Amino acid sequence: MSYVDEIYERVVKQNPAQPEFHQAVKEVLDSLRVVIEANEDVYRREALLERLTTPERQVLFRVPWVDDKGQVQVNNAMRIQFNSAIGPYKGGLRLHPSVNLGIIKFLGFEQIFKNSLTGLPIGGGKGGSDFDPKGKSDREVMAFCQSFMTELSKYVSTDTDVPAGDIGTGAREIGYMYGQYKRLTTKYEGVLTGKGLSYGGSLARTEATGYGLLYLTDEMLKCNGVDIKGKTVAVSGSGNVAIYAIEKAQQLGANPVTCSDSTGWVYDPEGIDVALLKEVKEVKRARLTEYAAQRPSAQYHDKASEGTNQWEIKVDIALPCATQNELNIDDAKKLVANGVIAVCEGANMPTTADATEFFQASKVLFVPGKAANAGGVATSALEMSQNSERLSWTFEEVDAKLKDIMVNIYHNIDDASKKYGMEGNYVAGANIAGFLKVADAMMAQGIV
Ligand code: NDP
Ligand code: 2IT
Repeated sequence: MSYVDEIYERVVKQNPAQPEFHQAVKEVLDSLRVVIEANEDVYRREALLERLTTPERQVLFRVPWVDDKGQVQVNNAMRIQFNSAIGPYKGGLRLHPSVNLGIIKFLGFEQIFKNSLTGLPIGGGKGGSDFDPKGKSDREVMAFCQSFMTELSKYVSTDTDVPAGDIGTGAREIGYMYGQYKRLTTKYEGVLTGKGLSYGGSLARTEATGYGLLYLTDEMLKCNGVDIKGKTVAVSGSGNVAIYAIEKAQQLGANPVTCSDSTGWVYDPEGIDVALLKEVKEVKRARLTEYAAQRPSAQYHDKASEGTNQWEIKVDIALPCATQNELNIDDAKKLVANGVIAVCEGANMPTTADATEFFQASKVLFVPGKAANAGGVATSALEMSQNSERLSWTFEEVDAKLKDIMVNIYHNIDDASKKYGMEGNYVAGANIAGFLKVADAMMAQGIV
């Protein structure tokens, strides 16, 4: 059996009931075959793939906190410190009731290659909890975040592990966590990114993932002879990534016509009103029904009663920006039948494996999340740099660096796909380019 197949079997056996982790490992290993086979003897002797697919450290802990009724609540939490070959662990914290070990391990594993692709010195990690911030008072969210950080603070620091936001973790949660870290350690240091601008955050970090997604999409389309101007775009999600993807798409002259949340989706043929969307989601923390109520051109669709989603709308570009496996083979068939040109992932692994293959077989330009959404973590690394030198850069400076990074990522994955004989396969290009740097650093550092 090939080394790649052996390792995949080993991962499935050693990590039972973690389907998302298996899926992420399979996608990466499958596209690394040509590289692994060329170096199989050395990699096998060094157990490189065994080490790459096994987290360096996994911290599992409970988070007790008191709700507004005086009842003690207990959540499960974790931080997976996956790989520090090229820098301190870096990656977000997800707060969502669906969080479990397999999901955080898939996210941590993806983060290794994504962070490598940014070209910046950051290793891969991810964390989170099954705590649901939705419907909680600010005091309850603070109580959770303080208790969470009381335990997490033992395992993180500016040079060890630097967490950030992800689903359910935005500026409010990062603020509460940062305050507690400072109180516990007496250190005013950049241990978290995505901080508020008044206490060490970077300009453009809020916008970075969505803007970065569009910078890469624009560059990829240009290099394939397509102008983004005038193209219609379907976006899913209505959180941090989706909002700023929609904003930048409009700035580039495209027309984003959909967004969604966990209960429904909106079709707004005149184009999403970003100011209204920000008001509904960032300020009021309300549902998309509120957006539709205030926007005459918008049609609201309830997911549960209709069984529909935004992928049935005829568009040129699809940008899934909500969560994993939200775009399946039936959705992919609809998008292709409607003539989609490009699919670029704003979320982490939003496209199922069979849908990804279908897009590639249908000659749709497909860029995986580890390349397309790397602008968020890249700008987090720029926030770390600013914190280290105790300076803040202007919005324009950070945005220009972000754009450069995204353009470079596109060319790196495109070059890698060509070099290994898989031109246009950006999944293989991203996995190979991300892997080579990490593998090289792991080999150089010996058996650790
Ligand atoms: P937010 O919490 O800001 O927004 C998430 C959005 O996705 C919301 O609209 C939410 O709807 C929807 N959503 C979340 N979970 C589900 C679900 N299980 N089913 C249906 N809808 C869901 O998160 P972000 O925008 O930060 O993250 C979105 C994606 O982008 C994630 O995959 C994340 O890992 C990835 N990402 C984020 C980065 C960042 O910098 N924030 C960087 C790179 C990737 P509702 O509010 O109803 O739950
Ligand atoms: O998935 C991701 O890359 C993020 N949630 C951002 C991580 C970070 O450290 O900014």
